[in-house]
Amino acid sequence: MMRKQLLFVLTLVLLASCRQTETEPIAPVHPIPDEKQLAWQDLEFYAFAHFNMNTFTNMEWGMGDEDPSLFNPTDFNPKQWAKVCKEAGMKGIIITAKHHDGFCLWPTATTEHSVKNAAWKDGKGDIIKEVSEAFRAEGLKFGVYLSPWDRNHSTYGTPEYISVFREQLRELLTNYGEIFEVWFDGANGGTGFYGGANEERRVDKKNYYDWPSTIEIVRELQPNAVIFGDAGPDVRWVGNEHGFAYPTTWSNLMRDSIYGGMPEYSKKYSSGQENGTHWVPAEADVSIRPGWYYHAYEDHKVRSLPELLDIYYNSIGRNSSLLLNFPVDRTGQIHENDVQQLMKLVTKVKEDFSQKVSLSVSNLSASSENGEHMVGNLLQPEMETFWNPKSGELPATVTIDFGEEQTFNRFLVQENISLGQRVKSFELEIKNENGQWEPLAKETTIGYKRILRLPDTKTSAVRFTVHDAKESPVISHLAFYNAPKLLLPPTISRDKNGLVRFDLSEEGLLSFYTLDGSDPKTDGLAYENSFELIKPGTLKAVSKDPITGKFSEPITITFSLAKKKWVVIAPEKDANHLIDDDPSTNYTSKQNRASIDMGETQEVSGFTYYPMQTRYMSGLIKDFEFYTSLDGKNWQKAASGEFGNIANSPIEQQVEFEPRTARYIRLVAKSTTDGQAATFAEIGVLLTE
Ligand code: FUL
Repeated sequence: MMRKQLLFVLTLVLLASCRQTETEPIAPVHPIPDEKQLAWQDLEFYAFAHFNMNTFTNMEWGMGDEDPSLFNPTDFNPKQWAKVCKEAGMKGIIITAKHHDGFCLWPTATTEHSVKNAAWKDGKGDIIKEVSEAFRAEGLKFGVYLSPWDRNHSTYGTPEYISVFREQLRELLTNYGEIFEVWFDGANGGTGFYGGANEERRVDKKNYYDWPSTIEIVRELQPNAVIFGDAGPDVRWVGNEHGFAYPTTWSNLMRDSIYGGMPEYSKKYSSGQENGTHWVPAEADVSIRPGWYYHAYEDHKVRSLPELLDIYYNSIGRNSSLLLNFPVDRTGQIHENDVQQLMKLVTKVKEDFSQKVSLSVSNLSASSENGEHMVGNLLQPEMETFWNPKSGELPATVTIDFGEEQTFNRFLVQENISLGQRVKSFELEIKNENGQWEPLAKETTIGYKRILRLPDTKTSAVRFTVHDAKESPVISHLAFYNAPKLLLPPTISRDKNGLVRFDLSEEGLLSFYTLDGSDPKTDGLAYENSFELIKPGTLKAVSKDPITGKFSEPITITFSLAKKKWVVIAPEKDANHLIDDDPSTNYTSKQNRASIDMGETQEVSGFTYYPMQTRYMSGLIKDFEFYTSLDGKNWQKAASGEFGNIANSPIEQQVEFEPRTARYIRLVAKSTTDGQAATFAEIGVLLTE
């Protein structure tokens, strides 16, 4: 009897303790990703290659009447592409198998407008085959972009074309192994060659393509591939081409009310929709240069490291993947300038996440835990292990007690999206010296991954609070990092009045400069405020991280005379842009000339011409004459010649001549690269020392 009673009591105790650790099942919050979408989400970072007919015609959107023989890379080497992507940690590539001009990079049976009729390899080549093989050999994934719009095909706009398009899709999805993503562009319909008709063909973007049947083909032939389009169905456009997702980014979308190329897409759907009916996560597509296709004139315009870092944090750090485009050049390789910038990005991202604040389970406590979904799970990056508070508890908090003061400036947090995206708002607070909680950041969505770039923050404890969520949050990971400062030389500008300004790559950096050519690290003056520099001179500067004592590379800038007293003679509209020392603004002269009164006589020994820097340039001066004058009436020719490579390389041009005394200068455009009225970003003069 006694034994029975004991057993009964023991059972009760056991049951009670079980109840404490009992795990309540967590119902998913729909919509949720399917298997292929989950696998895709893990890729995070992969390449886009725009390489096709436009590469050889210097276009962004070819008309479709291009001669196929023009496609002729001189040193096509997809192994180089694959090696670059692999080294950068990118997981695969999507190539423009056919862009809007209709040229097919594989020997399709559907049209003559393909590599079959290219000069390249005497029409025997197959770009898709070679690229897919090169990527697979490196263990990387391969995807295809197939433009629904075809400005070459005579049947575009009729039902017949839909069969052609689907046949092309079938070929691509059948003959080149596993495809991870199929990319359908929203740009659709308009003017084109259309087999010689040369007309405008508009299509009903919503119904013309009968998308459901096309999607079926992908499902049948490549069941593991995700399909990208404005409306998904699997992955959606982020709504811009800058590579930025929005601070609030939902992977949910009311997919059925959207179609590819919908005019209001960017405005309405870029952030996704909290109450979206389907799981359609964002992909941020952006080119490493201004253009998607290669143009030699953009060789000096590859995105800077700060720009690329913004792209990284604003895409991957905001619940989006990053599809970074390389405009493969005419040799058939990724240009060395692009490779260099990519590697700078990758190195810096690695560095940013190399100093992790070390945490153990004992550092963490939560407002509550749902059984086995304990707070300690947050330390493991795997999605399957996560922290989940008791159902219905909101706000729910995790306190991270570092034990001692720690410094961090990055916060990374992830939801277990296999149970749906839940968090609507969260906050970080830090413990101040008086032991009180102080706000650090208040944000909205998390999703697959959210990274916050924060100011350098020193504290002994942090509180992470989910204020609002669709259902109880399932947070799979969080971590703090202390990223070293981005140590670049200052960006230096000088205005018309000669005021020199430094912009630093990060807050908290110092910078030093010299004006006599000596080393700014040792002899430099500390830059505190903008200062005047009227005379021509050479400025050398460095930045310094006061915490590590490290210096950036130096930067050297040669300034010509400041334009404080300059006035444009016979000005046309926006003439001030010619002499505002801001190369991003332009002046167009219908007279094809610019004349300037410098306000006083100078010993002039040359001039500079800064051509227009905007994406679509016109009126760059090719053949020029340069004149000087003492009175503004009698002009002497000082130089004439040609800016030979300006169309391909529109950087600042410098011309020296026999020194002469002058108060007035005049640059005359004898011809421009495109026959349009001459344009000028800036004019400057070189003075005799
Ligand atoms: C756009 C296209 O029109 C561009 O040419 C480029 O291919 C970009 C990725 O998508 O809609």
